[in-house]
Amino acid sequence: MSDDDAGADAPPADPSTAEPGAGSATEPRHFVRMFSVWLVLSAIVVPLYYFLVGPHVPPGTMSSTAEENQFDFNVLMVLALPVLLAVWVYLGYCIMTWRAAKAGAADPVGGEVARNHLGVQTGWIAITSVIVLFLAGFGTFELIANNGAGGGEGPNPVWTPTSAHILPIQVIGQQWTFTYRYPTFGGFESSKLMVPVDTTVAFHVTSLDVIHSFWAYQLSIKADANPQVDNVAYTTAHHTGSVTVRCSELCGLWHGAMFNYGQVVSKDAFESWAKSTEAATAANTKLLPPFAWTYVPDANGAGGGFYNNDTVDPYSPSEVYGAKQPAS
Ligand SMILES: [Cu+2]
Repeated sequence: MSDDDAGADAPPADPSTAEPGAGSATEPRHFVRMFSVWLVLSAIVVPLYYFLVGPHVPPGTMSSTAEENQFDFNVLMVLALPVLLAVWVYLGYCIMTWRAAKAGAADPVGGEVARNHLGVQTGWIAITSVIVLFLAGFGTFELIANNGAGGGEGPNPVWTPTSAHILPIQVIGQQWTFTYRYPTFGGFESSKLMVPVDTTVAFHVTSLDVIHSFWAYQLSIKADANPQVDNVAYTTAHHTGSVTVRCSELCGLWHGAMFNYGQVVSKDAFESWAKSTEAATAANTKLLPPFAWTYVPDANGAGGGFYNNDTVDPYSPSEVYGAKQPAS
């Protein structure tokens, strides 16, 4: 669009009423002014954001998926900030230049003129289309290139890591906790998530009861935990530290209390933890249902892993749904 036609005070139709209060010769180049302010502000704000705020944007950089997600969020913000600034600059300029209270100012002109402005219309459609289509392509690329970007890919992942060594960790959601089984260490089960650093991990997420969602915040993993489904998500932790796991699917009365903690540790520390826990829990592991990608709980717990608390005999024949519970 030309420099002086973006201001709302250049109606094309009737010259006698077109520019009340000001001749076109004295009218400042509104578009150039707004554009300049916007350009300078964007040139300052966008780099400030990217370099000062960007590295602190959640979910941080503990894992490959966290790093990638943080980068994606920052790309979104870098594209969104200039749009936000354009709206603010335009609003601010309008208020300062065309507000009715301003003495001697031209009467506000808009409506028809602004609505029919070809440059504004095509510019708006073109710019927003380019941004949205670019983000659709970018988002798709990021999903494919990053093996699902930390999201669950279902039981048959299409985008798999190329790593030769992938550690499987099974995540079992149940009202109202998560437990973890390590199939390559005898299938023992732990209430704590332990993850070795610099190792590609395949989380196999499932549920024993209702729908849950496994959200390991610092690892930037979020995968639905559905009964009878083995939902696979990948990541590689790059730093050691603690991980908070929360359920992010409303799953009943104590959903809000359904969280626990994990740890990313060195490979050696993980190896020794896994082996010692496997040995220490061997007697318990025998009582668990054999390792499987999904489980079908039954009333007695025998067929598939209904994890009773200490007061109930998990193999009590009287513990069936609707039957009298054993006296404690
Ligand atoms: Cu839940």
